[in-house]
Amino acid sequence: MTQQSGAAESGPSSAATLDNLLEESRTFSPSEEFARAANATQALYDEAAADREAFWANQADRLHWETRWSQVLDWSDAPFAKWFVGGRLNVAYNCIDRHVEAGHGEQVAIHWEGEPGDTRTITYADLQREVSKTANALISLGLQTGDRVAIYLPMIPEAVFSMLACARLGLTHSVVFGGFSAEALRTRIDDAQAALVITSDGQNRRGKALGLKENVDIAVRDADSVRNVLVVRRTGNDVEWNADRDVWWHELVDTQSEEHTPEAFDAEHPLFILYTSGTTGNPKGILHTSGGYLTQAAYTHHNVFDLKPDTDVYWCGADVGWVTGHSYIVYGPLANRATSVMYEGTPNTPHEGRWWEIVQRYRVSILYTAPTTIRTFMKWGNEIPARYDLSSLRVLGSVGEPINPEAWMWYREHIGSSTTPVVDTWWQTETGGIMISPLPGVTATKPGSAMGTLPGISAKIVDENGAEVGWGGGGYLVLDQPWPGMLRGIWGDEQRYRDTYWSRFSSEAGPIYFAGDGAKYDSDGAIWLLGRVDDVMNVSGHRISTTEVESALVSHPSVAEAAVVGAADPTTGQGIVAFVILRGGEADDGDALVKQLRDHVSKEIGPIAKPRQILVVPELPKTRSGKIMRRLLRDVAENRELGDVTTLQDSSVMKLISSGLAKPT
Ligand code: 6R9
Repeated sequence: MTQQSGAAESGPSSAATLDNLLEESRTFSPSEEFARAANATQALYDEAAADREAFWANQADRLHWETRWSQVLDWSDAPFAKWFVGGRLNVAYNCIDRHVEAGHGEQVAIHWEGEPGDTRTITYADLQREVSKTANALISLGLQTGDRVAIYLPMIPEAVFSMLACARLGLTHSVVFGGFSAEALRTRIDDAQAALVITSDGQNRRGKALGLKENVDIAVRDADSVRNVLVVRRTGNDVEWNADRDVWWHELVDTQSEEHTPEAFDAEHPLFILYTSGTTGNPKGILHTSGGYLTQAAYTHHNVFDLKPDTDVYWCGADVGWVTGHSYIVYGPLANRATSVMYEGTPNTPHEGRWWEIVQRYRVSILYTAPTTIRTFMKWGNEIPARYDLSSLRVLGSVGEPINPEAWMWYREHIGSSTTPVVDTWWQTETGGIMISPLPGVTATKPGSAMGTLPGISAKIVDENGAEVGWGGGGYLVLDQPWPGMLRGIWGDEQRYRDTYWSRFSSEAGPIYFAGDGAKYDSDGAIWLLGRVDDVMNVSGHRISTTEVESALVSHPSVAEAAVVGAADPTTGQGIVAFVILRGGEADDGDALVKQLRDHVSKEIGPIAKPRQILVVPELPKTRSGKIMRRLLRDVAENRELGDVTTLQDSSVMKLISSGLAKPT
């Protein structure tokens, strides 16, 4: 496979590898028609392989630089990188103004759809006006370059306006999920010492107007850093008002001038902080800067999604509160002058076809979502998407968790009319942009594999000692070369940055970034992600990935979704405990089905992977970004009191699961 810059030599796998349990032999080559018109070509890989820095310099030319850089990369203070040294640019200008100046002011930037059915069409010229007004409002509140702004909003256009207004003024935003608690918000406000919080009176979720500002009221009580709270009216909920501190968006922003001239900032000016949970302690404030981050967001968005700005309608179903929303709802698509869809609500409000109705209405051509959402759609049944015209779709993307082959196939078949390329994209909050993914039109894909590193990116799979494993082998995923979108540190904690990411492995050639994910090469050198390293179980000395057992379970016709954890076991070290949701309409027929499922896993993977226990549950605990919180399931499996549930999308799920455990198998 020529497109894999990070691929290892073919050879025997090292001793300490993950067991290579699943075999996937289906391959989907790009159609000639797609390949002919694709943005990406094999030449991109060749160019990057020939000279990585020159390659990234070319990618940076996608942007408008007020001052050109003098050096592409300064890695002399590794692991602290500087990209495009000396370059100056304005991120918001790159996402808005330059498109208006080039005559695209009337092009739609965002087709926004609210959960109750209200809509807003925002052109690039509108965006310029709205962001300018917001920027002027932030100036009027006394904010200055370098100040931090916490954004705690639902998926409404003001969230985008706020982020871009910060970018325009050189303020550093910290977006906090609308689903997070007051306590989680407070921790993040304190850590970043935010001077302003932008929120709304409420948020629409599943047909209800839930409160939001009340969380802010609790969070900012005695928070010394916060001077003001700017409040968007969205739901009309009653809110408490502190006249010294609170300001209505429609009173302050709507009365501002529609003109604002952006100034250029250093390429390394902090653009945002985004908190992500660590295995221990407080969440980590991942810091991203401007020039390199935007370069990678724009480059990956253009090539991985094959975006054609004049004809495509692009929809990323994530929330702006996680990194996918930052890079692939806001910065990447807008830098590339995309026309996007943005949807406020949940996929089953008011009915389970809501997403497909939106695809049909706006003729969405590129869709990007998470495996958990795909599996939810599978559970609801094939007949739902079948009712809608999805023929506009031409590229489908997946992100956030390993996608099991079953879900990958379903996505392609039932959403992509068995023709669209599916791109499984691996990356992290820390990487800023996509790192491992097929390129549509170039890469032949295998269901469930993220295939290979993108041009310009270098990754390796290594064993316990940091030695690279061969094809067919598995181990830890590492990144052995710096990349433009990489995090520049953990806000306020240099040591934690070094310890968390750069201390596990090292090499003479330079520092090595440890991603925390397990991965393997198949016999062709394609990369398979196996989930977080702490999601690897050890059963009688065999290392089995939770993902592989989950994939096996989901390949059974009765199972819609599965989560697997390793629970302490006196004899085997760990025992495999599976939580499964059955497909729509299927009743739990008890022991017979559970036995069937255990045998099924045994047949698919091997007797060693046979779950010790299978529990049929109505729901699984997930974060808002769709990641299953296995930590909580482990608590259940090991009969412990539940740990922190504040980051759950719906904390009542745990009650449901615990109450259904009367009859373990
Ligand atoms: C973008 C995002 C990062 C972690 C990452 C990995 C998992 C993301 C994946 C994937 C397998 C993929 N992950 N994409 N695992 N295949 N395509 O999700 O960022 O929220 O920081 O999570 O998500 O475990 O380490 P973030």
